[in-house]
Amino acid sequence: MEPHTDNFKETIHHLINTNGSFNSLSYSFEKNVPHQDIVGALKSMEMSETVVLQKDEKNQIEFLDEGRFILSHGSPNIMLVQLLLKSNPEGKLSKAKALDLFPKEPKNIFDRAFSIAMKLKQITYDKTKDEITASKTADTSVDNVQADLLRFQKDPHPQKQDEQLLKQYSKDKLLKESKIVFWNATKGPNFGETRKAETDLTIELLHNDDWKNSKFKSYNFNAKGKEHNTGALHPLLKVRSQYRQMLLELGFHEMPTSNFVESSFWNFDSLFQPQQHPARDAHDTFFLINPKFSKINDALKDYFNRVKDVHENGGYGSTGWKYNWSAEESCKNLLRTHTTAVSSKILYKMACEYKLTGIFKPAKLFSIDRVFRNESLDKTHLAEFHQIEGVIADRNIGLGHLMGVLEDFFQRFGIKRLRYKPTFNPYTEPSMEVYGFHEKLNKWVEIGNSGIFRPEMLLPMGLPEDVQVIAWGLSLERPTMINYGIENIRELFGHEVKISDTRKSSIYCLLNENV
Ligand code: FB9
Repeated sequence: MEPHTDNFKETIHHLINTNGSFNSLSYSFEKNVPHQDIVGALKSMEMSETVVLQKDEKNQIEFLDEGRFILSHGSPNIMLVQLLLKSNPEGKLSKAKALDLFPKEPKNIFDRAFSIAMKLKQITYDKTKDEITASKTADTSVDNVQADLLRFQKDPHPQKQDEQLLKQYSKDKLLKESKIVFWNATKGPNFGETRKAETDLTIELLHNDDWKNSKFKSYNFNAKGKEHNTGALHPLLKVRSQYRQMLLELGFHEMPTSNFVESSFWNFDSLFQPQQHPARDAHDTFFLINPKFSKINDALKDYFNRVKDVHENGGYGSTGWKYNWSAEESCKNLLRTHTTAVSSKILYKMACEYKLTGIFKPAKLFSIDRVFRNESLDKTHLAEFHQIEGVIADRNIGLGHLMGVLEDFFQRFGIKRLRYKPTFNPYTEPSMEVYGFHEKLNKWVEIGNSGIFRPEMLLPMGLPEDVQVIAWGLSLERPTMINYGIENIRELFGHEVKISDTRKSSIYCLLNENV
């Protein structure tokens, strides 16, 4: 405890002795000592129950740069007029000259002086000659603003009748009002107790029975625990772990998503997304310069050609996209734009498994990881986000199953009512945008996208004809921003995130209790 705190304690003790009570704010104001130091001393006296504290609060005025300027120099507009009048009898100066002669701090104080004086018709300005002239009628004898501020400075606790003025002056950024908490101290049970209260029952106190006539500090059960600088999960990862936990409990298996770099083949072509699709140009996708291309390994040759064929000529009941498919284009490396690229790889592996074993094992798969899109940035979009994707491959499933799975999935996150809007994805038909009524936001929000993977995607892989694959996707960022009430995604992800917030962020509790 700093030495001056002890002196404060003696002073406080003495003043309570003489006056019966002690007010932290009036003392700090009278003695011009930092209020915080007083509070520090009072808090420790409260701890040793020397005093009892009553909390109170008051509005107080804090002067801002321009307010402090006016307190010391007077209103800038008056200063400008006086400068003009002092410089020559006509009270005329070029604006540049006046600016040069005017104080430089705080920033833009000359502009303020000029605009206020113009508004109050205390000066006129001849733009052509860039000349300012003090108007004959300008009365600079009285500086009401400075008078008011000086009055407030004397008593920084505003009276009722000053409310309007204070509103005006805070609007003019001369000052700002803030609430100050202060304390009234009166005698506590240990007031006058000179013996220092023991904090621990030490062996010495036990040895010579001193503990019998010692005063012990009472436990402060409201004391905040020591802040342990432990690691903390980033809010996004807290949400990710909830979604992951939920999907694992629903019997889904996680797909390996650790590689951000993908070939155009798996990210687009295997998904039957045509090579001239707008999403495939550099405006939407981050293509790699080095290594620019991936090599096609022989094992993939047949499948590669089947993909070429379905793009060019269709088959499996499809017309195909009828264009010349470029093998080189499909080998361009990129940062994956969706984790659906991973789903495609896993589905192909299942097809190879089926080809080998003749047995098709249904699967429930999910992925949650980063995807990259070269999109225009705004407060809810960065060039990357975390995609959550669910995939179910089985026989005799369809749109109804997809809707059922979506109902079951989202109601576990508190979304009980869903709506579906038909949409188009190159790799699913039918496709639906999913909307959910968000109780917390009390409105319908778009909560994802979904569809049934096209045969032009699945059959070239070699999956059985009677196997359907339903899938859906959403982002991690949206539910996280909604849950933590974050407006701007830069507060959630990226260099502007305050690590301290991460540490303090609450657990993510979206789970619908009655699941
Ligand atoms: O996450 C989104 N919204 C959302 C999700 C959850 C939520 O709260 C939780 C339930 C409690 C609140 C909102 N969206 C998807 C909808 C919008 O935010 C959308 O504007 C932005 N979308 C991203 C893409 O933006 C370009 C979110 C992202 C998205 C969109 C589509 C997919 C994945 C992520 C997909 C897919 C898909 C489709 C078919 C087959 C396989 C995958």
